[in-house]
Amino acid sequence: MPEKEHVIVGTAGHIDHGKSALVKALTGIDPDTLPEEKARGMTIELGFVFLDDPGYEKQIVFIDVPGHERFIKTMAAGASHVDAALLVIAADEGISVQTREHFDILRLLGVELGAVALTKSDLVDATRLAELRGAVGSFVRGSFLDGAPVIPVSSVTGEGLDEIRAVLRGLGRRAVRRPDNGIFRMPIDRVFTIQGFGTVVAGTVLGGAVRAGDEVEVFPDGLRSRVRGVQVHSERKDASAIGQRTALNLQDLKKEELRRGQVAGAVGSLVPTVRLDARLDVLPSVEREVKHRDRVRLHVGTDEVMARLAVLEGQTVGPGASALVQLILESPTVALPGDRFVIRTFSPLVTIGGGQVLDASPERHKRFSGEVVEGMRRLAGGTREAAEEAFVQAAGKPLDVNQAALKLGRSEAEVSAAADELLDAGRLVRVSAKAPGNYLHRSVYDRLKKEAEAAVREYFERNPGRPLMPYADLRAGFLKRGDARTLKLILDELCAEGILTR
Ligand SMILES: Nc1nc2c(ncn2[C@@H]2O[C@H](COP(=O)(O)OP(=O)(O)OP(=O)(O)O)[C@@H](O)[C@H]2O)c(=O)[nH]1
Ligand SMILES: [Mg+2]
Repeated sequence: MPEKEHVIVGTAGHIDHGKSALVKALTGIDPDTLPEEKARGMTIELGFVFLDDPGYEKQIVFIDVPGHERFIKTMAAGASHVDAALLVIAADEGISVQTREHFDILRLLGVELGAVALTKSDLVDATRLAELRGAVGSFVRGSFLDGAPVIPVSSVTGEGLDEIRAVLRGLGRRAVRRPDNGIFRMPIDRVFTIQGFGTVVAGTVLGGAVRAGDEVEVFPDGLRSRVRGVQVHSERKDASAIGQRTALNLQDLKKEELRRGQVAGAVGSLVPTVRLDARLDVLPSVEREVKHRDRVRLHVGTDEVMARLAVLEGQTVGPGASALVQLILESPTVALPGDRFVIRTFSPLVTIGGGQVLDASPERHKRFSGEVVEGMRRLAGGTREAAEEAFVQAAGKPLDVNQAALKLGRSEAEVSAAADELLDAGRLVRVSAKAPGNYLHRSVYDRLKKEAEAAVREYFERNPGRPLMPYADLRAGFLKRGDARTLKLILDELCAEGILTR
């Protein structure tokens, strides 16, 4: 039987508000499995629980997160790729510190669907519930939870559980498939070993598909491995694909080499980076403005890395404001344009903002450069605009549609269609008939052509007696900025135009 499409529901909310108890009441399975979690009565690690619901066309999977403020890093990893959020607020305690922080993180990560559970409803009366409903209404106003169901529920009496199940099914139906660039990518959120089976990494597949026997690379560490087995919902499968919770048994890798935050992906498909260009949105609630050179914790995918913030257009970004920034990382990670991220400061240790990656392998930038900022805006725009910018940035190196798609984090089909349009509009130049998918941007090509013509002219000015310029001299200079195929095309054109003679 084909695997049902997964709907991943992340819990969120303050410590002890009843997140894990609710998941257990809904599924019959305790997401807290570690002895330490049982002993302390709190969640420490992410819990993954499948809801058994044979009549439903999709498969709901819960990712239960810890509420403790020290485990925000774990929460951010768990929430990084959920389809919907279940925000848990204990009816007796109401909106608390990590209710706010988790809610901020969900919004920054771009979660679009969800519901609110008012847990421990058995501990309060109707007046208190009505009061809290009002408070929750204002709390979520203008967010993805505005107008979402708010359901009183008790894991002790069972009140509200059926309603929550029904709401989750509805959310699952509304969840839309993520765009697929067709290239296998799975941020790792769990590493474990199974006796007699070996090392296993698990995560949510964000792109493409993976099959038993495939070779994969673990980024950013460059570890290569063959997939011995694929598991979905604890069952052996031949393959898994986008959107599915997936476990991979990796050959010849030790548990010690693997960690949450790495990404398993198609070999060579991602480029480790220590710089990310991004749009940063600072939360309206932060107490002080975010400054150029601030040191932050960056949560991207399931990874956490330390980074410095280069504000490209000013010195500071105030509460509620957005800015284009470059994050300069202290250790490498991998990401793709379009990926969401969250940043937190050190003291106080709080979430201050987040945003979207625009370029995952940028150059170092000059600050206050109109050109840099314009380029970043184009990368954030439509596919045609972004594709054009990718060709501009590739300068004299002809870029293949496939490489451009990887760089942009968009599908090859989409980028190829954009490149065809750009070619028709005269914005791109096809360098060689032998490589039809390889293009230079027209502006770059025209500049290279002018430079080649000038180089020939200068040669004869400097060497007035000589009848010919050796090709090797021209080529040596040209190759610093362009490639040999481009030079050939340029020379053909200059000869055809009667400017040069061979
Ligand atoms: N009376 C009552 N108690 C509840 C209910 N749900 C949870 N509790 C109790 O609240 C405490 C905390 O519940 P958990 O489910 O562990 O809370 P949590 O939100 O998962 O906590 P962290 O994972 O540490 O963030 C436990 O002692 C539960 O028994 C409920 O509906 N009614
Ligand atoms: Mg818990």
